[in-house]
Amino acid sequence: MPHITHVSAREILDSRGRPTVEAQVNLADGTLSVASVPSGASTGTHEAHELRDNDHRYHGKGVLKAVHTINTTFAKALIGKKAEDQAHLDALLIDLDGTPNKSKLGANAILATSLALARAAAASYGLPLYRYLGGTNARTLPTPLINVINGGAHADNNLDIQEFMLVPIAQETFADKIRAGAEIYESLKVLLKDAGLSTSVGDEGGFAPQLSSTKAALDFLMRAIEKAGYTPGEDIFLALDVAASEFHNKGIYHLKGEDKKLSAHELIDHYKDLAGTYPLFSIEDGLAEDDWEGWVSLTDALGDEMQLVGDDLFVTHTHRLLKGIEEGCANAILIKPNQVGTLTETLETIEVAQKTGFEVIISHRSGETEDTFIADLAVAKNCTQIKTGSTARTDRVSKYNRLLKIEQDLGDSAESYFI
Ligand code: 2PG
Ligand code: MG
Repeated sequence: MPHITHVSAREILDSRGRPTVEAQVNLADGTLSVASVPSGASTGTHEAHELRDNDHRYHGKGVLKAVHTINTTFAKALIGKKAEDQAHLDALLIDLDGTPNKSKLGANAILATSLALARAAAASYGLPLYRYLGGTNARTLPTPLINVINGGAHADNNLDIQEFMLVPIAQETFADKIRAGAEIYESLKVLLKDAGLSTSVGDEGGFAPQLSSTKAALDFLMRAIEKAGYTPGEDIFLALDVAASEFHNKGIYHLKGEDKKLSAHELIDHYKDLAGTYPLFSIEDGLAEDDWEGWVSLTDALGDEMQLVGDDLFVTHTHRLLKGIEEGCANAILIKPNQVGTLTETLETIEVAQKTGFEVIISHRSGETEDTFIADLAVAKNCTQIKTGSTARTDRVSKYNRLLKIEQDLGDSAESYFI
């Protein structure tokens, strides 16, 4: 493998128009690769630190400090080394930072560099990224969780729940799953328009209508599925990301849109009611990030019948996942590379989850770039699901389009995941 000759970075914009980091790695054989990092809105308290400049530029959100670190400190440490030594190089970057949550140099600087290294190594070997990361066994196309109604921190409406997702299950190929999602998205648009509701979209490309309750949103989804010619509960299931940490305070869950203040147990009863009424396949962050006790009750109550996903709860950290497994919290994990800050740590967490029988859902962030790394990552690790927004807006669709291409490249060896 030819050595690294150049490492640099630049400030670019994400899908919300806020700055983010793009890193570049060059190798002696002429390989040039770039990778950029996304940014969350409903960010978990225990995530690795995203370094911002906090000065007069971009309302404090500039990332020139992170860019400078890559151009100087990281370049010095990495030039001359081999990009394929991923674990070693990631450890080097972690050591240079020296803090437990990457707060000195920033997880955004570290992750952009880490991902660009992997991409450079793959390109130098002439391999697609999923093949380089996953080897010969990388062949599973994940089921997409398609977020068609946005609420919570991702929209300016009254919906307390952040994401209302379609889960296409019966279709045999990824292409057919995406087609189902796109057709239902179009039908939903017509239904919302006919009801006099807004069809403008939220941060992840789903519609953001002024609806008063979770049930009102779910009813629209049921009708949209049928209008597009599919059967809810047979062809298409539903999933929610409640993002409950956003409305939790001292044991009380305050659903402002519905004007309800609930305990964890009352909220669990609310989920039981929803599960009895709608074909709910999955609930993410049903309770807050540190409500471990509540999570045990939630898992006891619903863990046998549906997928319960920890996002803010686990923040892609192995030690939080292991605590959850030990205590009986959740049965699935959301994987966001920027919650932990290096590719190596992300891969470790995926492997621990898979070994213990947890479902793994690879995820975007609400502030995204055109980078499609997570699509390759999902196939590389044969992950069962991916969550990357609606079937509109290029920052979301770019990941689905990459998966369509991978499915075609894999040909007969492609496997679609059946739930
Ligand atoms: C989530 C994510 C992605 P954010 O909560 O799962 O949908 O949102 O990036 O704002 O944390
Ligand atoms: Mg979430």
